[in-house]
Amino acid sequence: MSRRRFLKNLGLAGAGLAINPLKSNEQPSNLTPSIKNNPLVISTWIHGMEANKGAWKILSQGGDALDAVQKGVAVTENDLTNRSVGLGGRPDRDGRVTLDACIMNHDSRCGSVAFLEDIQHPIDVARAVMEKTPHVMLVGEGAQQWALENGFSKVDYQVPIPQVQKDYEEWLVQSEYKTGVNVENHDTIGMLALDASGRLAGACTTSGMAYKIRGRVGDSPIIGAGLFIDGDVGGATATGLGEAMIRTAGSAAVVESMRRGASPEEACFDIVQRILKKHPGVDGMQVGFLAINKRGESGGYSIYNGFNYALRNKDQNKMVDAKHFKTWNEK
Ligand code: SD4
Repeated sequence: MSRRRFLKNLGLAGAGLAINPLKSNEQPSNLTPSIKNNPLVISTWIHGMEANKGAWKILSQGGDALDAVQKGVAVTENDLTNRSVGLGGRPDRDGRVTLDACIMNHDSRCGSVAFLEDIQHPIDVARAVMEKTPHVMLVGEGAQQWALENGFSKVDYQVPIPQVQKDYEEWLVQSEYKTGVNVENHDTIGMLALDASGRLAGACTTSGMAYKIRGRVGDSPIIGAGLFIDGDVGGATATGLGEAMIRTAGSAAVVESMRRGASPEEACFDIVQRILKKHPGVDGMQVGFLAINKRGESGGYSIYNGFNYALRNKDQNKMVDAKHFKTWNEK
């Protein structure tokens, strides 16, 4: 496909956007060790630095990408000071903390849990669902029951934790319901890794939107929305207003753009642009995507400034600011 036709398909022709020349499509092959950039791990937001550290312990010793992303995001789930991931997260409108998570490997195997309560590591349950059941997704009471029957236990501390309970009680006074993920209210972790043998994997875990309607599930546990991996191509994950990712099958769309030749950044740009066009209601809301391809190239794009991600490989361990369409004061 010519570059011009490709840009036209992406809706970029004539937009005057500075994007990198496209790389030619490679023939799909299931296991192509990347040329120079692996192992590599990237993950959303500043807490991604600690999470990447957990993943790097595995990747740097030649370990598997799937183990790396599971252990990596578990670091963030363990951090009870995080208000958007794990049991330190903010509750729904009824005062219950409900967790969503999913995991996916190089060969398109995946597992997911949603609306799960009182279990410290939803990502571990997601992996167990993938490996021990013929299904992909378990939710709510059934997910908890299955987890308890399969070696997981409920935590022995009070959830919401006291500080979060206090904030919730203050919120109850006004009970202002904002279905928002804005600058003050986001930090789901999505992680993508490429290991030394060229295998890709991803994981995503969150407590979701603060003070959501009880039962609301966002994009994070939904394969294709909050996370998607195709070992022949690459992977993508998302953070921000989950409804926008679900409506566009956002992470799957990013991977499909890369399959057609887009770089990770171009593919993220494309989906964020599509979301802006189709969902004017996302104005004032943050949406950010991260992507990686099988050559170990990575990139991200968001609606607003402020979205950043942690990147770690053998040469670098740093935060990267994603490019964005708008700045917050332009809302
Ligand atoms: C959700 N996407 O539940 C999640 C929230 C989020 O950073 O990403 N916050 O919609």
